[in-house]
Amino acid sequence: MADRPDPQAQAGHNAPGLSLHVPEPKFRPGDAVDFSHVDVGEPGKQPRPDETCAPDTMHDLAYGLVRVLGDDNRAHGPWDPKLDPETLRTMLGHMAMTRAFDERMFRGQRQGKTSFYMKCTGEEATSVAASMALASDDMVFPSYRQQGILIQRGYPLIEMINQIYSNRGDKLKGRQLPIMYSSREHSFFSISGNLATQTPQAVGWAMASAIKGDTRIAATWVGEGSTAEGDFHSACLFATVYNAPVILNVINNQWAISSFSGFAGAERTTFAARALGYGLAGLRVDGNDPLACYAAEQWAANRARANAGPTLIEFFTYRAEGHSTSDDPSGYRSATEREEWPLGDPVMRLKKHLIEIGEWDEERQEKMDLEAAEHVKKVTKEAEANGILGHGLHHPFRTMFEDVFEELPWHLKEQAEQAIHERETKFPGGLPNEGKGA
Ligand SMILES: Cc1ncc(C[n+]2csc(CCOP(=O)(O)OP(=O)(O)O)c2C)c(N)n1
Ligand SMILES: [Mg+2]
Repeated sequence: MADRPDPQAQAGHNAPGLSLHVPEPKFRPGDAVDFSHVDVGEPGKQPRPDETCAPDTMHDLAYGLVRVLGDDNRAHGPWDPKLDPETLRTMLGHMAMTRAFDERMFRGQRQGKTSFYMKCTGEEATSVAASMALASDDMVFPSYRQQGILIQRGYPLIEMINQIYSNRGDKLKGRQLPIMYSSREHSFFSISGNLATQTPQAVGWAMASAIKGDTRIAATWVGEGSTAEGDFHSACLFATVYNAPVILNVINNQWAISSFSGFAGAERTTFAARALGYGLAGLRVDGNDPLACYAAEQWAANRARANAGPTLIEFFTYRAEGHSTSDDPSGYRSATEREEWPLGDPVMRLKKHLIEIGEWDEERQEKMDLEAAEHVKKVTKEAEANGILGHGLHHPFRTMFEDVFEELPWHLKEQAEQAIHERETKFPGGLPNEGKGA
């Protein structure tokens, strides 16, 4: 074999050493925040292609930002969904209710009534407005931060609170972590704590709907951090291969607990641009603009219903509060990020828009907020009668072994007997109220 020059030897010892890039967020606690590097574009400037367009024509929409509401609080451009004022007020009402609900439940956790809660503050438009653009029987596969969908679909608040309290009224019998709801009647798939599993499930459901010749489509919501999971990429591939009638909503709130979006690839490209490589339609949208959120979801739903293909939508937003009640963001990010965030607050933006077009005023807003808070308070009291954490009004202990197998296998029978025996030994006579569950 002929001798070939050895590139390593040629490079010699003077070659620069390689270095590994480890992403680092721009601002840490105490840092002054400057978001001038974030290009948010101009509202109304983005073209709105036909819903049946080819994905490879969507480059600019995957890298830009679809926006409708301007700083003048008016709607601009071809993405304006032109909703009537009554619909806009309904949208505002659902967002206000979601916020009031979050406030109360967060406080409930601090008062020891539940072990856990997660707010969606600042992200309400990405669930409420998007959900309004779907049919009520389209199947949704959300993550844990889309309580706005249930509120928009009219799921009774008391059911949500019973679940959060894991009390005797909890339809899920205390078997799910608080906030991991499920409602077949509301076409709301059970929330899973295992990140991103809902994405291939949504695609599979959409494929089945297409196989059956049904008319319902599927939509899933996944955090930007969770798109780092392999499941998300399998979902994208299956969606495009089978032209599944599905919408993949990526909620880019820029944080995954204490990890910033750079660890999911945000330093290199946009999340919407992932669509292009798969041959999916890709849209990048101002997630704090309720009109843009509605319009984008409606576009993707029309596309799916026309058998024109799946869409990946990135909603660019900001997680305004902690990840959950177990988190303290002051330990890892600058406290002023929230106020400096250039896309504002979705509830305020819709409120100001309605006022600007002469369809709303501060008095009505105050009344709406007050009524939402009062309603949540009243329903919370009703739910508390079914029990709160530690008060014993939960489903009977033995039921944790039921409903999974038609015939309980021998080893679980043994475990159940042992667990019940240990509990009776530890708490002779049971806990107060024990066994009074449904
Ligand atoms: C497979 C898996 N890995 C890790 C976790 C722990 N975990 C729960 S939430 C979360 C952050 C997710 O962030 P993101 O997807 O951006 O959603 P966000 O919380 O911002 O809505 C992590 C790492 C988990 N539940 N499942
Ligand atoms: Mg996130």
